[in-house]
Amino acid sequence: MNQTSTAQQILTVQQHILQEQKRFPGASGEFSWLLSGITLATKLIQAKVRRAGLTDIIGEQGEVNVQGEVQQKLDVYSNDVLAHCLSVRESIGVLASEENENPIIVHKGSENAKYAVIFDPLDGSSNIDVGVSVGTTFSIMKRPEDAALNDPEKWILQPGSAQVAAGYVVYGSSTILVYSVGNGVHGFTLDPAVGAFMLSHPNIKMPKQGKYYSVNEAYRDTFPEQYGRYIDSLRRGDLGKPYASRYIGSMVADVHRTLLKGGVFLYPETKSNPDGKLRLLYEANPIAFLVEQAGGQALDGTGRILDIQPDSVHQRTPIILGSPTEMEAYQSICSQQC
Ligand code: P6P
Repeated sequence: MNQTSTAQQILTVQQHILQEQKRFPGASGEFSWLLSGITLATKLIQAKVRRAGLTDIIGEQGEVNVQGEVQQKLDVYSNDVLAHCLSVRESIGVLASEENENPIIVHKGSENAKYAVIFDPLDGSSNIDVGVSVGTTFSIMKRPEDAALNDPEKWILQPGSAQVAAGYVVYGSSTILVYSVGNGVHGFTLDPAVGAFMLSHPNIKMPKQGKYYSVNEAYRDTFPEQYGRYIDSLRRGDLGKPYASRYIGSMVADVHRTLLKGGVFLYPETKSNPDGKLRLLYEANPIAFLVEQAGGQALDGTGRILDIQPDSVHQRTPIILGSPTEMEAYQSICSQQC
């Protein structure tokens, strides 16, 4: 293989971010420095996830988080690592995490602090003890002009369409970082031998149609009616062949498959979660940003996820996201039902 093709082949996420950085006028490397905080933290997290069964890190921390969920030890570790790696980036003024009740102000008063990072440090953590894929999600917002440095909620309570970047890391059979700065979606696989995320999925585009639907059917009887009709139409083969069901119960893993293979993922409102289960700011918004950048759609059942004006940091939302064909079929059913 000649030198040029080898050089073209090997592109790390740092090199890619620097290239993408050029899209941000005046961003003097601070954006790539910010994103390197995320890549460093997720490398440290993946090292623990890979060894969860071997060290005394598995199992419950015992504390209950703001969501009322028993914190797994890896949740706590992941949250601390992300907070540490990001808080030393001068360009970040606010951090908001699924694990913390309130947003954290970092670099009080620094004029350089212009970004807020909102994250779920370890989504799907209840699956850790049984070896199922888990993930980290992140969303990056720019401080609104009228947001005071000491008003962190104003930095983050913006519609998802205001995100300047978003992504996730899925800790599965391999560790894959998927991110977008609004110029397409790109995936990087961690090469554990060198400790670098290498470009493996350039410019991800969702297939126009897939063959899987992904939902927890145990709650089907309490979904709003249009979802039952929609699932029946997929199973019946109204879109061509009858669909198969794939549900891992770890959002990042289910979304990653849907992004690459097409199809539809949905977590509607249910009796026990009347506003939906997934959180808007650090789960629905980042994945909706990626899904739209990859040519798909992400709705809260009737409207675009990215148009929702958030009221609170931990608010939840119903979500249905997928390929053009499946989303068009849903909206057609919904036009008669919703
Ligand atoms: P259920 C994991 O706890 C999570 O927050 C998401 O990762 C996942 O999609 C969802 O909950 C699974 O919820 O009710 O199907 O177990």
